[in-house]
Amino acid sequence: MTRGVERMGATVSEAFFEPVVRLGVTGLSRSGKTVFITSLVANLLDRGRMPGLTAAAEGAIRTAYLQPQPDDTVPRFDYEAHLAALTGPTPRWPAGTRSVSELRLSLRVQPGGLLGGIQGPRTVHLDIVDYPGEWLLDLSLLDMAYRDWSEQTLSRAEERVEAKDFLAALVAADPAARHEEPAARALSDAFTDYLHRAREAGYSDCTPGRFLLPGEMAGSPALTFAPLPAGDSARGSLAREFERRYEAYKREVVKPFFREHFARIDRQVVLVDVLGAIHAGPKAVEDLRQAMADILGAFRPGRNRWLSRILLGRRVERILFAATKADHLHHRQHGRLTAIMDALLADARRRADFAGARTGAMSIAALRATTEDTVEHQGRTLDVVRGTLEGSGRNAAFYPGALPEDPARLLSPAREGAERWLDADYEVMSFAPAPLSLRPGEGPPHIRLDRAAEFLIGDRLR
Ligand SMILES: Nc1nc2c(ncn2[C@@H]2O[C@H](COP(=O)(O)OP(=O)(O)O)[C@@H](O)[C@H]2O)c(=O)[nH]1
Ligand SMILES: [Mg+2]
Repeated sequence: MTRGVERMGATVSEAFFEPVVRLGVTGLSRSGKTVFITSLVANLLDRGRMPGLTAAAEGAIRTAYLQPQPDDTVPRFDYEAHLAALTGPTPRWPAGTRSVSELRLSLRVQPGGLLGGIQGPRTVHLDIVDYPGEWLLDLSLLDMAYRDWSEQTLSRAEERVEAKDFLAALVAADPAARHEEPAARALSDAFTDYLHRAREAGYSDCTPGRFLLPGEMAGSPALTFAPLPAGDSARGSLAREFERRYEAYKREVVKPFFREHFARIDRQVVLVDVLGAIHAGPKAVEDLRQAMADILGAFRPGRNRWLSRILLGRRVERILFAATKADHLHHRQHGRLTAIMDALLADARRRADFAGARTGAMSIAALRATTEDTVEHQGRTLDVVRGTLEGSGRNAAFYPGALPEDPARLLSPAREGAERWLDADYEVMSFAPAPLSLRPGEGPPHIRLDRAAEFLIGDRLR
């Protein structure tokens, strides 16, 4: 009740005084969230490379500046450190981040036209919230009892070679035996280890999400359990204790995240490393497709009763799906990348569209690390990208392979469980960010970051 009143108070004052847009940025680990936010903020502060953002192109955004964020207990997104890494004399990718963080960028906006003259300038606060996509996958746990979750997780594990050691440890364990912490921990460690390996192998669905990104909760009982085969679970048994911890995980980890962060988001960008999954192979692509459907489920009103109650009818108004790292491809292939992502999300998007959220799909590079070139190779003309290789520091031309025009050429074998791509090989390279010499008023180079911003927040800046 109190929450409802507080929220109403906030909404009323925001509507009359300074509007706040909460932009959620999510995606699975390594999908590019940190780079996206850093480059977006830099390009909103210096808008020379943002012609696709109407309010920037028309000069409606007068100034932009960083402000203290409104939430005192959420870590601040370390914009300055990330920007320094990306734009220093020897540019590097920022270090990985593992939990939620937030940053407030305020924009002074003076709309043009008739209304502008009457209204005068106003301030729009953009609260950017960075959170792991892995945490969204946990929503499905709320509907599942320990027994169901175990069954699903174990059947998935049996399909993956990465689970070999964990499954062996499971055979050796006795769920009905008295719970002893060392045995519980060993099993949970083996399970966590499996999740990490599966993630590294390119699998997306590796719940519980917090096992991969535990943050300050590492080692706590709510993160020390594993799925067990169905069977007796007498009081005091390992099975009973794991079930209790699973419920604690839902209550103490999953629900607070949805209540405190997810429920307050207005606009959402979901970053997807489509190229990375294609490179990892058909199984990774199929897994990504399923994970995306689950992730999108969180944005579907009515998907979960508990969540619907928390949301109080609020919903995310716009969701952008962005295939990241498009600078690995020559722009002639960007359309194909977008088509693949579109197809990957087709089922899930249809349902979300139905629920009234506006969705869009794009291929972007938050930070362009390459330039384009055309080279002759064995009598063929190839559209390549050129960049500095990470590690060796060598400059190299790179041809990732030709993406098919018809997405089904990738998605069908993926659905059918193919082991590898038949017609082609898809490579990815690790390019280091290029050294920059920015002119005043220019942010870091990108691909379609301005169009992404227009889709996400453009209407709120007019
Ligand atoms: N070439 C290129 N690589 C990118 C881009 N964005 C992210 N990456 C790569 O993806 C990695 C993970 O990005 P990061 O933003 O840390 O992902 P996060 O885990 O989702 O926050 C980076 O270290 C880069 O190697 C991009 O725009 N272009
Ligand atoms: Mg990050």
